[in-house]
Amino acid sequence: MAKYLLVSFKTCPWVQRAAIVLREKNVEFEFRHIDRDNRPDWFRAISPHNKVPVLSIDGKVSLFESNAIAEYLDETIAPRLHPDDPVLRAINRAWTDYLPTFSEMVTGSAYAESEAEHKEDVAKIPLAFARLEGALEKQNAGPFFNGVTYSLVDAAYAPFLQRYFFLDRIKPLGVIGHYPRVKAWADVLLKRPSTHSFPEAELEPLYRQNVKRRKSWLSQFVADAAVAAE
Ligand SMILES: N[C@@H](CCC(=O)N[C@@H](CS)C(=O)NCC(=O)O)C(=O)O
Repeated sequence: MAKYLLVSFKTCPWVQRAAIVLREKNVEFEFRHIDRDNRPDWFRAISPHNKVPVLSIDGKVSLFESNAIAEYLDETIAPRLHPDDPVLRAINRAWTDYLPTFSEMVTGSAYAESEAEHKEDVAKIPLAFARLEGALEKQNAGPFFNGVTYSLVDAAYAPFLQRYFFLDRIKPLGVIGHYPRVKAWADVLLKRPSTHSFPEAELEPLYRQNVKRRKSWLSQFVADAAVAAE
């Protein structure tokens, strides 16, 4: 088996997506957490846009972009998470393509600089959830996006659904309850061991510390943190 090194910032949801796929495939890998504010030269050399995740394979090849990493892992290591049916596979790819829009709409409020901006961002969450609710309705009877079989769509959305709950616990949003399929899906994904690169009790405080450090409007609702997060 190849040697996989996943270069990461501890709280990055895009890294988490790659880690989930590795874990779903029972692949051993090493996490290398780097300092966001002091990125090493070796990292800059392998990450063209200076972002994590990067997946280094045998120290020879470095892949970047979480979707490309997920697709590569799915093509090379069993079990296959993409559906066999080409139409279903295209639908799955379309929904993973929607992920950046979804993440921006659902977690963008964490970055808002004013109360008004925060309100505007929070107002985008229902539409993002409504689109997913519709997709879930068309797709299946759960528990996963395609039904009983876990897929790359599940791996992609889990980190962002988790962050919705993190934000909801900083300042209540109260949106997901209106979208029962999304809520049920999120609950199942959050119970899945592969979702958790870190023990849940560890990631949430790190996430809150990052929100605090960002000095966004939401930061005031996070109590002072004793330890600096990555
Ligand atoms: N489209 C990229 C997004 C990755 C991304 O945005 N990573 C963030 C951390 S969560 C990053 O490295 N940002 C660079 C920065 O903070 O300067 C992917 O899917 O891998």
